[in-house]
Amino acid sequence: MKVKRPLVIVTRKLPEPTEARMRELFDVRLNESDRPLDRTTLAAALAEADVLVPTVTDRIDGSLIREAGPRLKLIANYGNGVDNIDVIAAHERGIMVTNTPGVLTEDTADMTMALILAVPRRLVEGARTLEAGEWPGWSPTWMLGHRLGGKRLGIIGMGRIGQAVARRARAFGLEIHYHNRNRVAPVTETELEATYWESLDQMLLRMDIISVNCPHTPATYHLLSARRLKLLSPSTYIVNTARGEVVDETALAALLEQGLIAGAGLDVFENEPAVNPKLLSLRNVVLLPHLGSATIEGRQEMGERVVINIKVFADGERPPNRVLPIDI
Ligand code: 8YV
Repeated sequence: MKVKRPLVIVTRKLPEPTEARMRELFDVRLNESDRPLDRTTLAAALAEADVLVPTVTDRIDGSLIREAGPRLKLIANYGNGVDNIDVIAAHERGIMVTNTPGVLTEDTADMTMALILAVPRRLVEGARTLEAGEWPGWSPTWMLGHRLGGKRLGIIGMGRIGQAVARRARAFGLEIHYHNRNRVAPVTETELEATYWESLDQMLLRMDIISVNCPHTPATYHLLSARRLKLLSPSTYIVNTARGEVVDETALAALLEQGLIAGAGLDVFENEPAVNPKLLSLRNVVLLPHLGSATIEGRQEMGERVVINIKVFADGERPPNRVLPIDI
């Protein structure tokens, strides 16, 4: 179905080049204030628009989708993860969903590697001590962390981002292990010298560092449950740049506090922007405010993806980044 100049409603402020291009191509309603839309305003947008451009901060659930207006034909998510959207309900209503894969892979993998370095090497703890004027001076035994080289990294989710993390981690001398829904191609395993673990439990029992890189879906909600987190050895570190919901945050905070997990580097949380208060009080954690894809380049490329998806849709063709219920 061709739509000459679709009414596109964008829920948050996007990078300037994206907004400029949208103004050229579409009848666009932008959010200059960048204040997240409340549910009523979101419902009004869904009732009116041809295309909605939400972000991770908008919960587009089944009841909102079922109330959507007859014109709504595309939800073009500004982001890779689509756990903020009920994709099945959208498809039932004949509404297409697209996302922005690929363009944030390397940035997210960089941030994952930064946390893999920061936690065992006590980067933030050291910087805080210095800033607080509490540095007692160099000592052979003070503020010691752990070496990365030779340690076992267990990657949960060996998609694009997981593989990009593996490539970086190998350069730091880490041994690559992974658990994934499906085993990756032999050529990829060989390139990454990666060991596949069909059993997540078995992998958890043996790793020095765990990196969460899988999407949040009904199947991965609390994949790292209290029971599974207890399988980790007290010397294991855990890093999550995927989605907070994959890890039971309450259980993680308790185990970190009890010294049953060595430390954690978290860029994502179960109830963003809220963070479990216990985590905030711990010394052995590095907490970041969901910065995985936060580069100027990445955010502009995400915008370009969104524009392409909408333009192709408006031209009556199939947008390149369609998300299907079977992907969930
Ligand atoms: C995005 C992300 O910035 O793309 C994702 O899945 O987690 C983020 O890095 C966010 O989703 C924007 O909507």
